[in-house]
Order: sequence, then C-alpha cells, then structure tokens
Amino acid sequence: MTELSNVDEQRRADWLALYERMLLIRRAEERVGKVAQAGGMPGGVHLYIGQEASGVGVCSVLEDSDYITSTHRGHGHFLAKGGDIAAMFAELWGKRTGICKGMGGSMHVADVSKGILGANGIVGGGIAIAAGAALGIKTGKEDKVSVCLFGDGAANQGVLMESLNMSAVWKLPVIWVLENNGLSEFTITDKVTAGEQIDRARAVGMPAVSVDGNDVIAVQEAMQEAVDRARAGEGPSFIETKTYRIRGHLEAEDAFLGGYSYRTQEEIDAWKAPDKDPILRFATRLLAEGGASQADLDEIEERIAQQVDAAEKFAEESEDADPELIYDITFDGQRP
Ligand SMILES: Cc1ncc(C[n+]2csc(CCOP(=O)(O)OP(=O)(O)O)c2C)c(N)n1
Repeated sequence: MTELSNVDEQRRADWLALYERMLLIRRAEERVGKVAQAGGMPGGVHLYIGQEASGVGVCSVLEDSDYITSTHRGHGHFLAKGGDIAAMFAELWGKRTGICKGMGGSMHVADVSKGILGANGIVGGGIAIAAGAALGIKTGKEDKVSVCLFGDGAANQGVLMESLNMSAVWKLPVIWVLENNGLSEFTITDKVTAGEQIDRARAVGMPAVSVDGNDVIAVQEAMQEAVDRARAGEGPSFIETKTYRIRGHLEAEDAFLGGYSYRTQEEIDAWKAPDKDPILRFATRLLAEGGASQADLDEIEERIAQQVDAAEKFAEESEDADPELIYDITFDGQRP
C-alpha cells in the first residue's frame, strides 16, 4: 500500500467510526422514544435526535480519562463518550442493572469510569461541575481536560458567567460547548436572549468559535484545537455548535402543550432533510469523499440494530430497581 492509501484508509476508518457512533445514538433514541411514548419508561425523556454530530464530534477527540458534564438531554453525550448502551437502557427502564442502579433515570445517566460526570435535570447544573473538575485537574497537575456540554437555555443561567470568568482567570483546562439548538424547552431562545451568547465568552478574553453543529468534522476540528490548547496549559476555550432538536422537548410534549405549537412542521422537516440532518449529510460525504461503500454503511446499520435489540432485551429482563437503595445513596443508610 502506498503512503497515500494508508492515509485514505485511516480516514475511512475514522470517519466510519464517527458515523457509527452517530447512528448508534439515533437508533438507540428512536427505540427509547418508542417505549417512552407507549408509557413504558418512568420519568421525563428528552431525546438528542438531530444533534448527534455535536456530541460525537466533541467526544471523538477525548480520552476515557477526560471529563464531560452533560444536560437533561444526555443520552447522546453518554453514548458519544463511550458509555454502555445496555447499562444506559437499563437505567432508563428503571432497573437495578442500570448504570446508576436505576436510581437516576434518563436525566441522570453517569459513568465516572468513562469520565461521564453525569447528565443533569437541573438546567445549567453541569456548568460549575465542569469548572470544578477542571480546577481539580489543574491543582492535581493531571493530563486531562474537562468539557462542559450545555444548551442555549442553560447559557442564560448566571452560573455560566461566573464559571467562564474563573476559568479564564485561572486558565483552567476546560472547553465550554454551547449546543445552540435555538430552543429552550417550549420557548424560542432568541425571545429571551440579548445579543449573541458566544460574546459572553469573548468578554472574558477566551478564544471562541461558532461552528456548524450538524457537521461532525467541523465540530471535531474546532474541538481538537481547543483540547490541544487546554492540554498545553493555555486555558479554556468556547465552542458554539449550531444545531437543531428534531424531536419535541420531551417525549410527552403533546400532553404538556395541548395543541399549542412553538414551531412549524415546515421548520422541523427542513432540518430532517438530507442536506441538514447530521447523519444523512455525513453518509453522503462518506460515500463521496471518505472511501466508504453502501455495503459499509449497511453493515453498520445491521450491527447497531443488534446492539439496540440486545440492550432493550437486557433492560426488559432485568430486575426493577430497589427503592430502599435511595436511603443508602442519599442518607448514608439512615432511615427517616
Ligand atoms: C434550574 C432549572 N430551571 C428550569 C428547568 C426547566 N427546564 C427544563 S429544560 C429547560 C430549557 C433548556 O434549554 P436548553 O438548555 O437550551 O436545552 P435543550 O432543551 O434545548 O437541549 C428548562 C427551562 C430546569 N430543569 N432546571
């Protein structure tokens, strides 16, 4: 093989891995959505469908030892960072084999062994955690970075300014990733936001870029630069990934809204089209420039279908979570 074909082969493998991770998130969440809509899952379920390129591009340049903090829409981040699909399904299904023993549910999937410090039902809850993790890395002189994934609704929480400021003052190894899907629950973010959120990072003198969040390679490249900077001791960076949430805010959205709609079907359909959807777009590029064949993509689809089926079976067949465990976790075993 010539040197050039080695490079091409490496790119083909790398790109196929990105594609597979995005498709895993999509197919996993389609299954979760189906079960949740049929009433088979406890608690609120917020899907990441449409935003896969953001989480996958971000996590593709991280090691297991690097940290991420996530949001209430955290399944995609969990899987992108290498979390186990069966343990995640069991958690969502409320089973004791779940990644948090069924105590956390959809909004609290976490796996510290993979650096996943947790999804969070508190909007903006991951922001100070990410800053704290970065401070721990710095004071412990560890070769790690901390990444905070948060939404444009969370960006309006005051804790963001405090954390951006301190991370810049102390040159913390943290990357702030604003996943800007333009929506905050049932509100158009522009209606409750003054100026551009990215300018809040620029105000504290931090490098800040805005990228097409539905282009996994654009996200990966911006992220690689930011991670290199953080590892070199040059401090924090801010990346805005512009994307779109295709599903409702949560799977029970219709029941919440009772006929009210905050966006049009045309808008949603436009983001599902092959030129916008992050997975369809990347499939086209893989076939045209990445050296992949349709057979490669079909094989991935088949592999993922088996993984999703197996994860669902595992979750369904597992024992329900033990409610008594709540006392051990939250009250050190004490009973009221
Ligand atoms: C502290 C707090 N306030 C309000 C809520 C209710 N809430 C849930 S999601 C959400 C909007 C989040 O928007 P964004 O951060 O953009 O994330 P997205 O849902 O778009 O992924 C709100 C206000 C909450 N969970 N926590």
